[in-house]
Amino acid sequence: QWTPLKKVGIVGVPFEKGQKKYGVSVAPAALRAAGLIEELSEIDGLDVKDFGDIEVTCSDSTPVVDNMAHLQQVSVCNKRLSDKVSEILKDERVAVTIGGDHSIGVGTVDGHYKTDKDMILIWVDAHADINTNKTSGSGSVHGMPVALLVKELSDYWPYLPTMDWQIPKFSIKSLGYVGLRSVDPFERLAIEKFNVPTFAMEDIDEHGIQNSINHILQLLDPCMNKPIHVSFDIDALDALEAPSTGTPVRGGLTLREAICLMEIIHATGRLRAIDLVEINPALGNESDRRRTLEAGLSVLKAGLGFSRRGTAPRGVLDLPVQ
Ligand code: HAR
Ligand code: MN
Ligand code: MN
Repeated sequence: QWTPLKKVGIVGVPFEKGQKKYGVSVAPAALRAAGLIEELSEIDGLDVKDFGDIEVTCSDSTPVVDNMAHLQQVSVCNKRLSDKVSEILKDERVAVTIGGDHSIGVGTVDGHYKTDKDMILIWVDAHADINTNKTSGSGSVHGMPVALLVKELSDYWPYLPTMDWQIPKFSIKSLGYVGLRSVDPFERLAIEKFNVPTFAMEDIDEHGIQNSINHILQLLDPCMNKPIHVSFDIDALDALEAPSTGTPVRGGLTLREAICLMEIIHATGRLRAIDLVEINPALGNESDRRRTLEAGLSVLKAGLGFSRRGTAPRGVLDLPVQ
């Protein structure tokens, strides 16, 4: 009884303080320049509205929480993003957020959860992003968004100044992972402790991408009636497919597998939000950059109804005659 929404809202988040390298903040502009809006608008019947970029600048004066870089900037940016994602969803559009580093997943999921408490979250990533400030080796918040979001981990955090707007209510029981291959020891402990459905690369090798994603959807939502949020870190793709990213890991998803995954989720008719994060156009050469941007566009298009089979013109029954 579900059919895909035919309306999409795009928001860019030129934010990179959740990690240490320059350049992720350029991705929204680079994707727009690569034809993001035009290509999505070419999908049959899709109404695409560009909501512009989130304002990311703010002061960074609060004393830092131990091992948590730029917390205040992360917080302020994510609060604005959360409100914007809610606004897009209330307009009955699929919320497509273009990052930015993956710390912005805090805002997108918060905004989605505020609007629909039933949502399930598929985290497509080489990494699990479920470190706390105690377990993180880097102190970069892009490795922590899942741990900030889920209520089951709220007791593992200290008080976080400036983050009072974000009360973690989302349940880890509504989370699943695809594509993992670089998981820190305490991240793995969290996954096992809470039994998070996880299709790491070796599971995808064993079962194939179609069975893997179908299995995750079945585990998270057996009645098949919950809205779906896909948080897609471009480094889920193999480093050969998407080289321009800050923490590439070899041995990842092919672009074909990622397209297949997004097509299956699109076909449920329940995809309500997509994040596309960690594209860093400043890394690599021109060919790396092009390939990475194209891969990102292909992932989005597959999630929004583009068919590799092609689409015949609407309402037209025959070829034009001479
Ligand atoms: N797990 C490591 C950390 O916490 C690396 C994670 C950062 N890379 C990402 N996240 N792109 O998906 O720092
Ligand atoms: Mn990530
Ligand atoms: Mn990652």
